[in-house]
Amino acid sequence: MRKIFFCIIFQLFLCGVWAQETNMKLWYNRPAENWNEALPIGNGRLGAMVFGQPAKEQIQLNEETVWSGGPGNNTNPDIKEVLPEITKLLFEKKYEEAGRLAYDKVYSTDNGQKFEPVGNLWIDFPDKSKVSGYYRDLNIEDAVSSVKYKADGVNYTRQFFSSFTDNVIIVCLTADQPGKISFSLGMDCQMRSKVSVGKDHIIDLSGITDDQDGVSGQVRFHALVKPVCEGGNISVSEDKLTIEKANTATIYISIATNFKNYKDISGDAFVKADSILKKALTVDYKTALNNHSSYYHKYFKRVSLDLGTTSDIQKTTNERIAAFKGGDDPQLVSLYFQFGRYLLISSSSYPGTQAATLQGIWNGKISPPWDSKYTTNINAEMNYWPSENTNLAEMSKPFIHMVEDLSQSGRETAKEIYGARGWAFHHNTDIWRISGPVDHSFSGLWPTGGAWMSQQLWEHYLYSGDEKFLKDEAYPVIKEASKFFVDILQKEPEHGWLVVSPSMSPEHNYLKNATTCAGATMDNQLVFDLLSNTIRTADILKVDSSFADSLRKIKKQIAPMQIGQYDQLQEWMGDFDKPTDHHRHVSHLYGLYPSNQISPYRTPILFSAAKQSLIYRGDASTGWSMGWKVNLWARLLDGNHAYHLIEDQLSPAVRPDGTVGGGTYINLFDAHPPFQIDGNFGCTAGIAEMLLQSGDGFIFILPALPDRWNNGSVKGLMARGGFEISMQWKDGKIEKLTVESKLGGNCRIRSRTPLKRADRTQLKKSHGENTNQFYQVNTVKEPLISKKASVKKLKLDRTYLYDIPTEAGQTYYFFR
Ligand code: FUC
Repeated sequence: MRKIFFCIIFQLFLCGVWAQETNMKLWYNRPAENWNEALPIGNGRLGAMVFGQPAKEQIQLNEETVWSGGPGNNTNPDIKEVLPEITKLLFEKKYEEAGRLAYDKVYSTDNGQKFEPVGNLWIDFPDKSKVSGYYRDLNIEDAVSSVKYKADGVNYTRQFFSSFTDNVIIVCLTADQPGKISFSLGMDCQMRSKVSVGKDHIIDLSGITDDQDGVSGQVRFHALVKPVCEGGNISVSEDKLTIEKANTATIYISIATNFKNYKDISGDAFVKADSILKKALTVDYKTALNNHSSYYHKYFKRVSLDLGTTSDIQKTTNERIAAFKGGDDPQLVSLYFQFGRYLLISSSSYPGTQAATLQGIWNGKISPPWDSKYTTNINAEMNYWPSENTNLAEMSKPFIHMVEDLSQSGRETAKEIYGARGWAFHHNTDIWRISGPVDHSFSGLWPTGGAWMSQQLWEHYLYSGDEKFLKDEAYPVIKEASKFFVDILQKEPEHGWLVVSPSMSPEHNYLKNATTCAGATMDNQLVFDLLSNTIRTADILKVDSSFADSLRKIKKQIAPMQIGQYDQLQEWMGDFDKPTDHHRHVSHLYGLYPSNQISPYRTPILFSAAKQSLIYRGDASTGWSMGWKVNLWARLLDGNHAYHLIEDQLSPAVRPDGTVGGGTYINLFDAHPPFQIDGNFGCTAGIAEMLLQSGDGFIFILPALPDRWNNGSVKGLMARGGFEISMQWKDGKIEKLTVESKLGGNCRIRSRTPLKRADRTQLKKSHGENTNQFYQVNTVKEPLISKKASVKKLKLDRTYLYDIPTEAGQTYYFFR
């Protein structure tokens, strides 16, 4: 008896019941009542939503390659013949006619496949007695979720994690009295599937994914579930396992598919799932848990953020969200920020996993919104905004690999639809890397997706300085993307500018019936960045000098940004913008963020116009649009406005009357609605952007600090040029700044407060506006305009610029 008790105590210890207390917890005193209240765990490949119901636990399972359809592209070559006619109509200003023609002729039969849920694991407990002391949490410091409660005098605990190191999901069930763990295990699935139980007490859910848009489902999957009990009996009844009177039970869930890559599905799902499971079973629970958390700590613990803590931390997470707006709970912002980092590590973990979809790797619906695929006119890119600056560069690799795939699949689209070299890509893709237009022309006829997607590769270089990556991975992709635009850019007749046509400003109409246009501002900005990055890469690598020269000439002819009748940055080539327009997309502000073309110091006229545009657009929005606006207000150096957007984002998605709007579900998932993960990532990036910016040729410390965060500290944010930055501030002023230089080179710092270096050497005050030597900005010309009214109102705070020559691997300390 003593031995058994000891074992239980030991297991409780292993399951982390007495794990160190942390503020990095989402916690609740009731189980999840629906999917948006369940808690996400993930290892980049396997995702699960844990509900925590005492009587019947539901674990909704995802594996990242379980998608409908199969290999193939959606290029419709018939589109080719109509494009010149659409452009001709646009150049003749017959906009609606052009739009109608595009609507009739631009389509694809395959509008993309869907990411599908594997199914559910149900743990059914016979003990339905009344529960007291209920508690559940998600500890994002260790990437573990747990449930605790008392029933019939027994304290029960459950612990869940999706192991980074063993590649399985592990559930551990314990009680503080021996022989109290009894349950049955079963599975269900909404696709063509069957469940069986083998002699070795392994449940095997196997199936094949769905057909969609005429493409038959070809992904075969196996989910294997094996309970390992200490004490008790195990028996099989049809497709279920029953466990009686065990002391503890550890359940291993292994899922795999036949997917090898976007062209190859010749894998053996069972062999893969089985070998992963067998290997995982050789590792004892304590080691598995330790390995998992240690792996995760390597990434998660690189950054810490303290914006202050109030007594609100005592409240449950749902109460905190309800009280946030107008309250005083700065720690909820740090938690939300770190939750974004948790989600990125858990849904896009390097190496070898797929990029995070519209829902990361968490989807419970057989027909999810927008197929839970990749929308690339903002959403997929936004998912990766926090990857570099919050020190998770490795997590951007799955996205980069997706772009590499698209640079291959998109060749056919470039050739067949545009008669062009290079690769073409539009506003959606899926695991099969489709690259043709998707849906109708209203959102699908946008050939600039490749230019935006390529930007991440360049950014990865700016932060890492990795020339091998630049040469072997980035350059082949961006060079071929540039070639596509060299071939398709057209001279518009009014000014002789080079423009993309037909295209659009994503999903937005400039006339009642016209989205299709030529020379949308965002397109001009995207192509400008792409060509600039290609030229700079060719220069750095000392290759293709004549190609780079030809791009220089083309770049000069791209349509410039323009300022319209309302002092706004024009969204289109014509001055169509309306001050009453509150559309969720703010595409023309790409030039302000994530790009660096618009700057208060280099282009104050455009900066003022961008600000005016954002004021007209208003704050009210949902999900990703709010996340984008946090970043934009940060770039506009207005921390209080950015904070206001964070307040909107952290408002309860479910209103008191039960209706759902934008904001945050109680599990901290962003509501578009329904759940869309881009808003989480966008806001996470925005919080970092309020504290540190490096897009303008210098590192701006505390550029947009709101009054609410007057005191605080942050450790481990990354700046372009490979500088790791930590800071402490008091009364809104920097107290201590630490710069760790990974690559060496000049570090140019902009600060609102004068700085002193610890040993007073090598701190050079600079007066020029030149860029730091590693990171140069893409300079654009200010538009020639007569109205400068709004510019006159632009008042910039006094700042101090310093040049610090650094050496790789050295750390530099500064004080107020
Ligand atoms: C874009 C947005 C929608 C939605 C979808 C997934 O098309 O306009 O709001 O977020 O992506």
